[in-house]
Amino acid sequence: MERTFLMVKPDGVQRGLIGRIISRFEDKGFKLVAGKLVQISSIQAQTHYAEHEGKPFFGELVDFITSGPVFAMVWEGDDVIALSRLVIGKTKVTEALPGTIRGDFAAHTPFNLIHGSDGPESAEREIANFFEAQELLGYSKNLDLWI
Ligand code: RTP
Ligand code: MG
Repeated sequence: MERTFLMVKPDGVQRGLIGRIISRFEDKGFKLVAGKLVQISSIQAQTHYAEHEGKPFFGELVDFITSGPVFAMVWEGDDVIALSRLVIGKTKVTEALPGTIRGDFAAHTPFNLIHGSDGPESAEREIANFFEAQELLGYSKNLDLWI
């Protein structure tokens, strides 16, 4: 079973989109195994986006991601890394298709609402940057019990 790190960025938190963003992943059938609202430090942001260090937009990106709380999450499911990036949509708002989170809600490229890990190694590294092992909760969905 695969896990990914997803994070509603400060624009998504402040626009009141946490609930609707979470719904997209619940609707897809993935399982939420950790989540918290967190104000990240500049160091933590630089670690998270280390692959972009040196790029012209790096400073702006770190400022943006530390400008307010983010909602950090870990989700579990088959192929959750690749599938959640499809649910999220393309990085540039001019390329993000309707039906995706960015396509439906984002209007300016750096402010594209949500981050999703781009592979198994980044997922592992990003989860460790935000969560202690004991914060990840395994459980079964016993739907017959409740409905
Ligand atoms: P993310 O890492 O946040 O999930 O986004 P991504 O994989 O779709 O895009 P990536 O290439 O990793 O870029 C990380 C974030 O940096 C901002 N960005 N700004 N001004 C620009 O040209 C530019 N390019 C990227 C975006 O917030 C992007 O999500
Ligand atoms: Mg990325």
